[in-house]
Parts: sequence; C-alpha cells; structure tokens
Amino acid sequence: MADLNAISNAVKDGRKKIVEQLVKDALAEGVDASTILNDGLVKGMTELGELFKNGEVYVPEVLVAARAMKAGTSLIKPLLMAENVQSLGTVAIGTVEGDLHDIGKNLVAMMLEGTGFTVVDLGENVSPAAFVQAAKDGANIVAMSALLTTTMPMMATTIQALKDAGVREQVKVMIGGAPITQEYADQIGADGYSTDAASAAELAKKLIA
Ligand code: B12
Repeated sequence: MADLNAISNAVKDGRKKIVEQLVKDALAEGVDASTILNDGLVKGMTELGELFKNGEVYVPEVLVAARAMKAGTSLIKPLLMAENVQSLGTVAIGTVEGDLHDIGKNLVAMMLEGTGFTVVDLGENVSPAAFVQAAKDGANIVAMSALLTTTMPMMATTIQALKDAGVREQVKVMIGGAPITQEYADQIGADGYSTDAASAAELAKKLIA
C-alpha cells in the first residue's frame, strides 16, 4: 500500500531517488496526484520547516529537501494538468525581489496551469519592473509570492510600480506566501490572497470571472 508518510519522510531527509520511487509506486497504485502532493510532499516540507525554525536543521538540509520535493512534484505535474482546456487567461507569477523561495510559487503555478490558465513563470527574485513588463505584455493576473517578512513590502512596491506605469487597472493582483495575510493584502491594495495552491487557482478564476 502506498505510504504517504514514507514520501513525507523522504522529502524531509532529502532522499531524491527514494522520493521519486515512492511517488512512482503511489501513482502506480492509483493514489491521486493531489493526495500525493498534499499528504506526502508538502507535508514533508512543512515538517522540515518546523525543524528549520527550531534550529534543528540548517539551510543545506533544506536545499537538499527542496530538490527532492521538486523531483516528486515534476512526476505528478502532468497528472495535475487538466486536459485540453481552453486558456482561462494569462497569469504572470513570480517570487518578489530579494526572495529566493520558489517551491510554493511553483506549486501555485502548477495548479493554475492545471486549472486551465496560461502561466508565465517569471521565476524568483523578480523585480517590480519585470512584473510591470509582464502586465504590459498582456497578463490578466499578476501573482506574487513572498516567504520572508523582509521581502513582503516588495509586493506593495510592485503594486505601486504597476500604478506608476499606468497598468494597475488592466490586471488583477493576487498575493500569497507563508507570512501573507488577508489583512496585509487589503492593506496594500491587492485584489486577492489565498493560503494554498488549490485555493489560489479558485481565486484566480474568481478574479477574472
Ligand atoms: C525551503 C525553505 C528555504 C529554501 C528555499 C528553496 C527553494 N527553492 O524555494 C532555502 C534554503 C534556499 C531558504 C533560504 C532562506 N530562508 Co527559508 N525556508 C524554507 C522553508 C523551510 C519552506 C518553504 C517552503 O517551500 N514551504 C512549502 C511551500 C509549499 O509552502 P509555501 O511556500 O508557504 O507556499 C504555499 C502557500 O504559502 C501559498 N503561496 C505561496 N506563494 C503564493 C503566491 C500566491 C499568488 C498565492 C495566492 C499563494 C501562494 O501556496 C503555496 C502552496 O500551497 C520555510 C519554512 C516554512 N515553514 O515556510 C523557510 C523560511 C521561509 N525561510 C526563512 C529564512 C529566514 C530564510 C533565509 C533568510 C535563511 C538564511 N539565513 O539564509 C534564506 C533567505 C534566502 C532568500 N533571499 O530568499 C524563514 C523566514 C522568516 C521570516 N519571518 O521572514 C522561514 C519561515 C523559516 C523560519 N521559520 O525561520 N529557505
């Protein structure tokens, strides 16, 4: 029987090959991709986050775990993609300037694609100017991720840059990341906030409805 705990532990331990094998086994047994994602891969990374917070593991361990997590998510990505859906619109997504955390952003991008959006992934450490350019290039939604309290203000800076460039009204702005709250989204004038990848896709649909 598929062991989701083993997947979670293998992510935590940074065992890339084992993660890949366990994810393949789980898929072969018919476990659905979102269960593997949430109850296996994300659970492992969340637990590691706690250890990191408490100083029980350090950056190198987290990096190795991130690589293992990516290997697992790339295997389930095709299954999360909806089949032949007409694009619902274009979302330009990135992690804000100064911030290199991209795991959550990648998951959100994956869910958006799975829901039927065209996703332009701007990567991490994305400058306000790059978000502005994406809006000018026709994105319907600008989605920003931040994982650090020190980079959160870059979201407000980016919204201001969109205003200064005269493109704020032509896009919807959605934000997320562990330190972000609805209150913060309201405070900086974002159009939407959500806590996880699945609800981010729902939010995007609502924003352009
Ligand atoms: C992995 C990780 C790293 C990895 C990143 C690897 C990578 N490729 O991403 C590495 C080792 C590089 C790293 C570095 C650092 N990190 Co770090 N990191 C983490 C960790 C453990 C997990 C983050 C993660 O991937 N979570 C799993 C994903 C799935 O969750 P998520 O990102 O929250 O995303 C979900 C939601 O938030 C939401 N979401 C995310 N983005 C968006 C966007 C939109 C639009 C929407 C709607 C939703 C949404 O949906 C996602 C999916 O469900 C967290 C701890 C934690 N619990 O968050 C610390 C953490 C974020 N890091 C922290 C710190 C301090 C750092 C460093 C400064 C450490 C250092 N001293 O060097 C550096 C900063 C580097 C930089 N400039 O960015 C702190 C931040 C503290 C703070 N309050 O600011 C944390 C909270 C750990 C801690 N408690 O101390 N880190």
